[in-house]
Amino acid sequence: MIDKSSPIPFYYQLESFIKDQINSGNLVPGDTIPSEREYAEAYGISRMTVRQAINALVTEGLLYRKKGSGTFVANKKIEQPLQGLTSFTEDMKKRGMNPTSELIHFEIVPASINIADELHIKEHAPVYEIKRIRLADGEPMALETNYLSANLVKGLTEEVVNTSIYAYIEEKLNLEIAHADQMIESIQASSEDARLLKINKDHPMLYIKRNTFLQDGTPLELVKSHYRGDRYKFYIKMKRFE
Ligand code: 16G
Repeated sequence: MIDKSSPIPFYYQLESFIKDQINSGNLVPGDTIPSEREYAEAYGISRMTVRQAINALVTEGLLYRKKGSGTFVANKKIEQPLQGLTSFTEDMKKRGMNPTSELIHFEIVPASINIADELHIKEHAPVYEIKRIRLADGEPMALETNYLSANLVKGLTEEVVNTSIYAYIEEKLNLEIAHADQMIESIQASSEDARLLKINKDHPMLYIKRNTFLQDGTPLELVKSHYRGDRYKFYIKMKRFE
């Protein structure tokens, strides 16, 4: 497994070996990997070299450390394409996962000046403020806060937001969701994220802000989401020339 005559650094060889074990299913999410000492003794390399390999895999999100109990194989990240204006419910169903939501907050509030500006409505006009934990197969993935004009998205209820907001907008209100602007930033989990998503404070997160519009250009929603950085990666296909 470690070829000492190879010019490839030992840490890199060990890193590739552990990666292969994960990809082939010899190591599965939740498994503990051998300790630094065990790897070092098994392959006749230094603990420093082992640590370097493991650190690289932790940084990549393939392994995670738990204080006092060891190093474990992480769950595979969800690969989310950035093209396509889809809902959480659609995304999870497409993967064969079961989407659920835990409603944290549902209220009609007067729009603040910032929200009014984003939704192109008057300050103090009624908006739904909806906060949900989004779960896939029971695992919390994201904390999402939606703002929608109550005069535009009529009749939204707690029952509806427990399933799919997009399905309600399209199937019940017959509004055409057309395009969105989305911004992604890295942040650290706040105390609220940590408590609701059952992760550690300061855990890596992706902050996603989405402004969605109807076909005629009317702003439909402003969404501020905190996605778990250890469970999500986003990708996009690019063309040099259109
Ligand atoms: C996704 C969208 C969010 C939208 C929600 C509707 C991102 C970053 N956000 O989570 O903007 O409001 O889906 O989901 O993709 P629903 O139809 O399942 O309620």
